[in-house]
Amino acid sequence: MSSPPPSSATMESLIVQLHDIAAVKFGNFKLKSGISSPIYIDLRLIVSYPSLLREISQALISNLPSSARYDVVCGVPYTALPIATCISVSSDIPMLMRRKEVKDYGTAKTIEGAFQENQVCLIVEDLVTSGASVLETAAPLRAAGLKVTDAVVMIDREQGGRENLAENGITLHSMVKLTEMVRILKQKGRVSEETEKMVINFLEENRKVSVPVAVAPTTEKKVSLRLPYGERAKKTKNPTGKKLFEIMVHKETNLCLAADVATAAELLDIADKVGPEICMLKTHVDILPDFTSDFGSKLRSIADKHNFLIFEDRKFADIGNTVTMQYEGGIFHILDWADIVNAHIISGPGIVDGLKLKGLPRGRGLLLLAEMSSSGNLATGDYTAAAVKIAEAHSDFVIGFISVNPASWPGGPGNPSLIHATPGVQMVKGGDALGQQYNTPSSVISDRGSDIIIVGRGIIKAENPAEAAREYRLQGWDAYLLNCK
Ligand code: 5BU
Repeated sequence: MSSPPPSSATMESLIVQLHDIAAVKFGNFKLKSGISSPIYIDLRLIVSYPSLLREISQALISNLPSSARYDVVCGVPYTALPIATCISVSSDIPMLMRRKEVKDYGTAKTIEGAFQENQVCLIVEDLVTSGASVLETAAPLRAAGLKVTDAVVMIDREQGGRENLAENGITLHSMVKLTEMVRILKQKGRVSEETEKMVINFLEENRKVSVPVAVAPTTEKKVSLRLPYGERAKKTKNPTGKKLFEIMVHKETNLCLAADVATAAELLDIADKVGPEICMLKTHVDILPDFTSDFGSKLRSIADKHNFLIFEDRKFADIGNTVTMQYEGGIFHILDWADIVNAHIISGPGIVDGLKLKGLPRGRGLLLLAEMSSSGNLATGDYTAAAVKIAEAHSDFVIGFISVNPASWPGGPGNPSLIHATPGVQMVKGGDALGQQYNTPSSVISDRGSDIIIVGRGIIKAENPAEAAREYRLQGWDAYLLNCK
C-alpha cells in the first residue's frame, strides 16, 4: 500500500513484455461477441512468466491511491486469480475466492475464505471492458456482507467499464488504458502508426455500440425500502406463496426462467441445468410438440431436486365454470403439476373463484395479470387497480401479480404478502420486433419495485444458459439486497 506508483519506465517495460509473450497481439481477430477486432489480449499467459506476474501485481497495487483502504483481496475468476494470489502473498493481505460454479446449491458457499462483515474487499481484474465481470464478483461479496469500493485492473479497454462501475459504487484503478498501451507500443516500434490508428478507430466505434448496461445505476432509489422476503413469507396465507418466498431466501434467487424452448425434451434439459439458479420455472406447455402425459411428473421431479416452483403461464381468461375445466382437464392436466398459474381479470372475479375451487384444496397459487410487458397493452390504470382489489379479496389463493411497474401504482407495490413477478427482462433495455419491451434486472427490482425477474430469451438463447442464469440471478439478488430493510 505504501509503495510509490510505477514509474513510466516500469510501465513501458511491462507493456513491452506483454507484447513479447504475445499476451497482446495485433491482426484480425473474431471476438466472442462476433465482431472483428484488430487487437487481441490474452492475459492468461502471464502465469507462465512468474517474474512478469510479480511485477504486474506490484504495479497494480502501487497504482492505488494511498487513501485506498482494504482488508482482503478477491480476484475475478479465472485469469485474475493468480494476480490476486500474488498480491495477497507479497503484500500480506488475506485473499478470498469467489466460486464461479456452485455445484451443490444451498450448502456450497459462493465465497471461500475467512472474512468478517463490513470488511472492505479490493477486487482484482486483468481486463475491464463493460465492467460486468467485476460486478458479477462484487455482487456475491456484497451479498456476504463485505464492502466493495475499489477495483484494480491491468488494462482498461475504455468501453464504458469505468463509468458503469462508478454507477455501482466501485472506483476503477487501471494500470494502463488500452489507447495508452497501444501508443507506448508504437513508440517502442512494436506497431505501426496505421495499426495504432486502426485500434483507436475500433475502440471509438465500439465505444458507441457497446455502452454496457451490465447493472443499471442503483444509487437513485425510487422505491422505499421493502420488507425482506423471509418476513413476507410469514405474512402469506397461501402455502405456495409462502414456499416461493422461502425458496427465494434459501437459494438467494429472485430469478424465474421463462423456458420457452422448442420441445419438452429441451425444456427438461434446461430445467435441470438452470435449476440451481432459479426460484421458479415458467412454462407454456401448449407450445411443446412432444408433450406426453408424463411431462408433468418429470418436470416435478427436477423441480423437487433443485427446489424451484413450476409456473404455467396459461393466462386463463374465461368465465369461472370454463376455467375449472381448462385448469384440471384437457390434455395438459395443469392442476396436477403446476404450483402456480395466472389469469387475466377481464372476465371479472368469477375466474378467481373458479380456479380457486380446484387449486386451493391442492395448495396451489394464482398470479393475476395486473400489467403486461408488451407495448400498447391495455392492462393499465383502473384495470390494474381492479386486479389489486380482487387479489386482496382472495389472498388465500392469489399469491400476487404479473406486474411491470408496481412502484408507480397508487400505494406502490402494496401488500407485502403479495408477490410481484415481472416479464420483459434482459441485460440491456430494449425490445423485440413483436412488441416485447425489456428492462434490466436492476431497474425491475430497484426502480420498478418488483420481486421476481422473469427471463426467457436472455437465458435460453445465451451460449451457456446456466452461466447466463447465474448472472441474472446475481444481478436480481444484488438489487433486492440494496432495496430491502
Ligand atoms: P422473453 O424471451 O424474456 O421475452 O420471454 C418473456 C416470457 O414472459 C414469455 O414466455 C412471455 O409469454 C411471458 N410474458 C411476457 O413476456 N409479458 C407478459 O406481460 C406476460 C408474460 Br403476462
